[in-house]
Amino acid sequence: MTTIEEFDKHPLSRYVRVERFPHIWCEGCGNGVILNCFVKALDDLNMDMNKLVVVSGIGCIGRIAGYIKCDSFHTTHGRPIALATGIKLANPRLAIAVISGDGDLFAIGGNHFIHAARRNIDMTVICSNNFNYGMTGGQFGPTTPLGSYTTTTPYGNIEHPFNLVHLAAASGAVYVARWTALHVKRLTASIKKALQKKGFKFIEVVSPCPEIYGRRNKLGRAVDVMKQYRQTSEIRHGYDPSKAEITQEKIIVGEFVDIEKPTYAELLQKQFFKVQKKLKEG
Ligand SMILES: Cc1ncc(C[n+]2csc(CCOP(=O)(O)OP(=O)(O)O)c2C)c(N)n1
Ligand code: SF4
Ligand SMILES: [Mg+2]
Repeated sequence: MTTIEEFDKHPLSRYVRVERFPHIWCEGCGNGVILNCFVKALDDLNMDMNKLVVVSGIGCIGRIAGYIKCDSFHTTHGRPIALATGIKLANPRLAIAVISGDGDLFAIGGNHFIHAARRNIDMTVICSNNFNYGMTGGQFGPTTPLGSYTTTTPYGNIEHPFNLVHLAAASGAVYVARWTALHVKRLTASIKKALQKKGFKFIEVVSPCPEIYGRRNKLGRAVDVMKQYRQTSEIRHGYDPSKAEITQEKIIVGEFVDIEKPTYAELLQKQFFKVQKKLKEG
């Protein structure tokens, strides 16, 4: 087993709580890739770790908040965006990243997602989309593909899944991108861009869950899923997100939305001064 001293020698170890390792993720899980890309982005940006807050909900990916060495919160299931909103409004100078799962962000937490995007709350939301509730044994969720097998859909899922990039764009996100866990460099670049941009940014990461979802759907080992990503993914920047449904044959990836608009904190500050002036005028 790798010792803490060996972990400590890793060039990115200053961003990670190495004393928490070994992590809980299964071999081949995409969550490790997301952690790696995230800390690489921090390193490239020379991020001041005192000005970054990472928030996650509950689920396998939710453990990531505990692994990143900054003020971080592993909050209740479905509530990371609500908590992150409070942090941002209390201290607008902080950069906020919410990293959580498809179940956490889009089932129990779905309402928080659409309203934070609509309000343009300044935060970067990264979703590890593994198409199921990995942590609790592989139940189906809002992104499980039609016909897929999970513990709660043993005869195949009959619910239509969300197209997350379409949902984010329609809800008002200023930056929307999708990558798979294979697109390490592009995902890192996207995280860097999102962390530097103002407003509600959303990055979906299609991520292998070989132990639970993959096993039930006979997808093979993580390396087989990565091969499938290579064969089926197509980079289409600027593509209409409403048409970027994920299918077995094709995963459209890329940057779909990149726009500017005032954030909630900016509008709130303006409103504050406007109200103060009105009150003074009587
Ligand atoms: C209020 C509440 N309801 C249900 C649960 C059980 N629970 C824990 S994790 C989870 C789903 C996690 O799925 P996802 O967000 O996709 O993360 P993954 O494990 O797949 O990374 C659920 C339903 C909980 N912890 N709290
Ligand atoms: S159950 Fe799936 S998502 Fe959870 S750690 Fe294992 S491979 Fe990753
Ligand atoms: Mg999941």
